Amino acid sequence: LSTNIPQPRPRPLLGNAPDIGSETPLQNMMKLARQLGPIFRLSFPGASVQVLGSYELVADACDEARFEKMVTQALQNLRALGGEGLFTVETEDPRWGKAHRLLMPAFSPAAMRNYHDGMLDVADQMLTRWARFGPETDIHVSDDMTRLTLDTIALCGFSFRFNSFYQTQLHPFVDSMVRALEEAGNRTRRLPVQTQLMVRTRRQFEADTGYLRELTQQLIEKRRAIRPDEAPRDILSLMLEAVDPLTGERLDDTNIRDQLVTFLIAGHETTSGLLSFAIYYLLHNPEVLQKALAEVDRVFGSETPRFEQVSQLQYLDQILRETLRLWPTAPAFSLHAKAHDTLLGGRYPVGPDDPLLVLIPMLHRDPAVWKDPERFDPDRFAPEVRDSIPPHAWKPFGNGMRACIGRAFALHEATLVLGMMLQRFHLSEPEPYKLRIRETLTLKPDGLKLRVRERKPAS
Ligand code: MNH
Repeated sequence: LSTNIPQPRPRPLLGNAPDIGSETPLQNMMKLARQLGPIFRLSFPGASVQVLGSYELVADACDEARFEKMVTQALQNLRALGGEGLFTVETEDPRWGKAHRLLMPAFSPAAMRNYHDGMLDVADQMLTRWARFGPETDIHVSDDMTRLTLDTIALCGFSFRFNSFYQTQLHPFVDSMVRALEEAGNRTRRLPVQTQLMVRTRRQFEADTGYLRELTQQLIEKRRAIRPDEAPRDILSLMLEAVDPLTGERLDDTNIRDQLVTFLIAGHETTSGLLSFAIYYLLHNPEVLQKALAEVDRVFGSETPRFEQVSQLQYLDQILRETLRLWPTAPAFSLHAKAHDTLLGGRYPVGPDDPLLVLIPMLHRDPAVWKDPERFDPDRFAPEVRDSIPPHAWKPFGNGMRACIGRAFALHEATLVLGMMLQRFHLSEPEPYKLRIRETLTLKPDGLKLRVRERKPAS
């Protein structure tokens, strides 16, 4: 291992764990990157990682001929929920290739036509509720966005209604998922023997993960009992019917169940965070908000948005991309070298067992690529200039073949919802808000509140 890589001084037994903490590890790593530079090392009991935070280094590590996704301990801990789903299996595992090939058509931009009405249905529930609340009620942005994205993926994915906007108590499935996700995360900061000793926590985790599997398993069995021509056109139907073009095989029920849980986990917090940050930036950039309103009035008018209209919201798309530049809600991914290799043409030797962590928010602030990087400016992604952004400079959806399969889904949903929100309401803040970021597996603006007043869109 090369010794010229900076590292904060490790403590006995704990290594750099105290430098990262448990509340805001990502933001602490960003601070370290600012102090130590674009590459630094962190060591923990039983693991060491090299953190990459510049365009030059990340672009090199994104070369798929030499580097690939690493299924780290953190991802392995998620297998208790996501099992053998796409997110947590190794690229070499035949189950990855098979599910990837079989599922790609269900997530293509054209396939979004099938999900548009479901997305519209849930968005309308949320916005109708907002209208009934009236202009003097505080809306807790992240809470509502989480209800929205969870209900949307469940409805479009397997025609299940959580009906989160009709209850104060969230569905027990949500509690189990949130608790299990938190525990999976905590386990990466513990030694296995510590977890062994936490009997109650362990029992709760088993109960929660068991319940997630059971409920999804039941959904599959119920669907199998319906005649195919009477089944809804959702992702579940597709998984039950489709065959892998390469092997001619289908997915088995265990695999389908794990994919469903994976979509719920991967598909809701990330999109909800994106929408929440986008609202924050709209509230804090009045000119951007004005331009967005003008576009929404021009494209949607006062009609119910149609599928084709969503891709015409060009400026809203730029707003979402710029939001993901500053706060990519899944803020890091891991890579490793396929064989002994180096980064930057010999400068930093790396072996196949060395995890490389791509710190996306720092990549997205590299002054070598982004002028005035802290400034929110959707014009960076204007069609005339977008092509001059170098490859691998913007990676909120990860890299290469292991990049996010849900990208088109997330962007169609987020564009539609933001568009409908602007179509129906004037947005304002109940009180001045300073951005504070809460970290779970993903990032969210903490405590952001919103007020809405109905408007008549120009038709
Ligand atoms: Mn998503 C992989 C970010 C929305 C399903 N997603 C990834 C990765 C990133 C990511 C980064 C790569 C992780 C890694 O390299 O280890 N995802 C996002 C963001 C959003 C998002 C920022 C929203 C904004 N993702 C969604 C949605 C779904 C989804 C919506 C499903 C409906 N994501 C996945 C799956 C994978 C993934 C599945 C794993 C893909 C694979 O490895 O084949």
